[in-house]
Amino acid sequence: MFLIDKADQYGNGIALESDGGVLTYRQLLERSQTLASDLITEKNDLKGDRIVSLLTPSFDYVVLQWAVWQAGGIFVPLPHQLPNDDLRFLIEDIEPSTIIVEKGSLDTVLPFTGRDIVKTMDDYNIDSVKNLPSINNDRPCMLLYTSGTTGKPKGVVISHLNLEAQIRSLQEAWGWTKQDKTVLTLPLYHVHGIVNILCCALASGATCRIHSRFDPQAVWNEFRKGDISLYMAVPTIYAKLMEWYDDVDNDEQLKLAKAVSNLRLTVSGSAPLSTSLFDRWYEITGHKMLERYGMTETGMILSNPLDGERRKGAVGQPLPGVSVKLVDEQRQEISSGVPGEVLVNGRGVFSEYWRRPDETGASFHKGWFQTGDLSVEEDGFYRLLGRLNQDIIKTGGHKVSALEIEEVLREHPDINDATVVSIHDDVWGEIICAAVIPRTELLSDDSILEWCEDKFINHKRPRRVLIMNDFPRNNLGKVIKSDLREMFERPSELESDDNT
Ligand code: MCA
Ligand code: AMP
Repeated sequence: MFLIDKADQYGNGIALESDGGVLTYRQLLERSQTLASDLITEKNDLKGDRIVSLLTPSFDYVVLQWAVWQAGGIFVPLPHQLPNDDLRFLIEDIEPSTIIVEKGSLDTVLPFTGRDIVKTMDDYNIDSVKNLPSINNDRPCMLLYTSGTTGKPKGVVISHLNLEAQIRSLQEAWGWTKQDKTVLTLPLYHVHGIVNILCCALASGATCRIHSRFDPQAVWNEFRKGDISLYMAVPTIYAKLMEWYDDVDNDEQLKLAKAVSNLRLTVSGSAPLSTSLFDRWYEITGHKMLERYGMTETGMILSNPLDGERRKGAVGQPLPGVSVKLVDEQRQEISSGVPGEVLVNGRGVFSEYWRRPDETGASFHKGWFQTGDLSVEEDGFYRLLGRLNQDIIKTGGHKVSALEIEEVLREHPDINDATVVSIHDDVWGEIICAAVIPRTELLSDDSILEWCEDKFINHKRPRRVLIMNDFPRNNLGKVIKSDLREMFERPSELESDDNT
């Protein structure tokens, strides 16, 4: 196993840091090996059993991840604050053998599963290491859930080989070394936080400082300490960092700007980086943000270069080990300057959606994964133009399915029908908006928004609601989402339409 073998070489180097202390590579290995021994108990190998983690980013999270891998299991990280219905759906889909929760959170999962499979890290206490199984590279190591075009999320199966290829590609492209130190402020249930930040740091002998959640002031404080060399985040986070910066006095601004200018690299991805954010970051820090593009199913695909021109509004060139082509609707490769769908091939690309052979089959064309993203290549630089499917929303860097939100809204006893669209927002990228047809005149925007608080995880929650007699429709009765989007974009129209 690539990461674990590498860690052996880094011995007393510091792997992880947090406010609670440090963990060396040796300690990380020892702790994860003893936990792996406990996880396999009387078996010799977990043989692909799914171990769900509901842990927040922490040393325990990483120890568990490495333990599951060494025990031959599949690590399934989920957000710890999932609403009940989402958690129930996922647990049924995953069929885990064990679910690890934070101390004090046992009650969150118990309604959906047997007590015997829910554990906290304190339940493990073996202090000797057994013989751990030898794991073939083509075995799955992770299941990451991503919103699909058809509604419910689906699990992306990532093998050890995929993970290794994704890490090696980024190590080479972005020049990771053991002198690097990064600060992780993203959740650890997405590729961005797990692979690009945590795994790349640990595969390189670098140090990853872990924050359990993003807090702009805490990030600026890290930059001020002067030992962070690279930082990666989604555009929303950079927008929030700059909002914080704008609110402090001139003296403080000078210090913050100087602190960031000492970093060797700042990277943005997971959602489009607007040219205004790119310019403002450059103005403040002197850094041309390196923008890159990727997907849960593929890892990183395209990236602006570490050395050489970083083009504003573009996502650069194919990363090492990744092949990219743009195709038209007939799946014919197209030439430079013509927009087409991005297709990807390479050792980092996943092989299947968990227990969804039809969706897996439909997502590949002759071995190439079809991303659903549109792009154009202009003198060697790829620029993204949007998505083929308008029902996929990216908000705060999270991918969300409009159809999934619509289905939940239709469960509201006073809602007859619901349609979900998104509108542009400078901070969140896109904001989720819901139009609903009520069953009763008593239904109000506020009551819907309040109902949504329990039904959706924060990033899936509609932020604007419009109550309507009917949606704009074409001759066939199909909802015209672009018209609805315009209504949300123009609040004055929104008020005049809110007439039920
Ligand atoms: C939260 N709020 C929102 C949203 N989320 N408002 C509008 N739209 C949203 N999406 C509101 C909350 O209700 C709250 O409002 C206030 O904002 C702060 O909420 P909080 O949860 O505290 O926000 P946060 O902690 O600041 O979170 C923002 C965040 C987070 C840090 C940007 O969303 C995040 O970590 N995003 C990154 C996701 C990620 O890792 N994506 C990578 C996917 P009030 O104050 O009124 O209560 S992997 C991927 O895409 C591929 C592989 C790739 O290319 O990387
Ligand atoms: P996810 O399924 O959460 O992995 O999200 C992957 C999607 O995020 C891609 O298909 C793109 O639509 C989007 N994405 C990732 N990086 C970028 C970027 N730099 N610019 C625009 N969109 C991006």
